[in-house]
Amino acid sequence: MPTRRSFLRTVAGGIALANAGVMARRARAELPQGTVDSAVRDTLPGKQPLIKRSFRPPNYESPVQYLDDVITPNDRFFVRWHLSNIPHIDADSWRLHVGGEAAERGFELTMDQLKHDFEPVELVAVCQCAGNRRGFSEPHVPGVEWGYGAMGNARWKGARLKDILARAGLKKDAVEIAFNGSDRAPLEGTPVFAKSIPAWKAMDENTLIAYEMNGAPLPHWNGFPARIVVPGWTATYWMKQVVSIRALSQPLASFWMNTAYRIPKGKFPIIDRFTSQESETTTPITEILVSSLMTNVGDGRRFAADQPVLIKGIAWDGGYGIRAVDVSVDEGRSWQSAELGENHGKYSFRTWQFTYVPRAAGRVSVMARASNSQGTSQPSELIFNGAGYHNNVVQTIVIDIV
Ligand SMILES: Nc1nc2c(c(=O)[nH]1)N[C@H]1C(S)=C(S)[C@@H](COP(=O)(O)O)O[C@H]1N2
Ligand SMILES: [Mo]
Repeated sequence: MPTRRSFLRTVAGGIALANAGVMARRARAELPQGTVDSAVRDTLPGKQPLIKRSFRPPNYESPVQYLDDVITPNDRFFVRWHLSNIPHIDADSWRLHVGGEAAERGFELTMDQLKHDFEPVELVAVCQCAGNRRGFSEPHVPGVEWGYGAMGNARWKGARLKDILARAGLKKDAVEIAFNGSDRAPLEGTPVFAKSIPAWKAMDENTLIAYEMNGAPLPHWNGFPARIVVPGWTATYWMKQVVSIRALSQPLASFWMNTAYRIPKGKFPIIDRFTSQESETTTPITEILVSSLMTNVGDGRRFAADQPVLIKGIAWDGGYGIRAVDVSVDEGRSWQSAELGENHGKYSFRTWQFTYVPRAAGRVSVMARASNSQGTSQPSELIFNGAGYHNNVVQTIVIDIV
């Protein structure tokens, strides 16, 4: 199974595989061949090596080992763009335009005003692409064939969007707040990347216009000089290089709202709804589903019998808060509680660890399953959808006890 092996070599890098026969026989999530072939490490300026999924536009994910720390450093943070003309922005000449038909008044902000006229707020939040793990969909679906690393967790600092909207004066009929970035398609006719969120989500005190990430200016690739941060919601709304904010009295009509980033209604355990954009059958993707990832151990790792094996990982959700992580070492027949690490806030990764002592040689499936304060946990079967969104199926890794 060269496919599986080369995937492991590149993605799980550094993990010693005994041989191809090590792999479990039962059906397991695999990335398609095209993904495997393109899964090379590559270094964008200012970044550590990331796993390249595409170059134009740049789509690079973090190797799983980078997610072993609760905060993902800026130079290890994944990169996702839809359009390939990404300008280098000069913070001094950058302006943020605020207005729209559902605002009493429009105005412009410089970076200096954004930083000093509004109270700065800091919070830790997971930025996760809606299509994270899409590459594991069965059957395979079109789109960037992400593995596990189209996500990261950072401390964001910025102004509250609600404070900026207060200066603009929201009219009663404001239904959505729309954002535009600065990136453009090389071909005319490709829709610009425009997104909106419900007015109530824009007024949430945690929704920010961030100008710092982990105590530093945002990296160019992650939206310098400012981006929208919508804690708890998938990253499609986290507009990078934001240049305009508009209050709308009608739902935003844009390819990126009306066609892309939608999920079938009623299939997922979602609480936050985006009703102004709902159709008969589909609804925009909103909050992140509860999930977990093992970060220090990968498929094919070997451990000695009677020695403790430490399994470490992270868990996160859409901001309800992780309640527990359970681990199974017997194909899901029984589950034991992992120990949760420090709480960095309800939108953050939560680290966890679990130690177990294998008593006999053989192959062991290790599974981790998080649940949140709503009592929602991860499904054991993929909730299939044509765009491969929201893949939070319980992760299984196979290790060998020798
Ligand atoms: N301007 C702009 N903002 C954007 C996008 C984009 O293509 N252009 N992609 C969005 C999507 S789908 C994701 S997953 C995140 C990725 O954020 P990152 O590159 O900082 O990891 O940015 C969001 N903001
Ligand atoms: Mo995304």
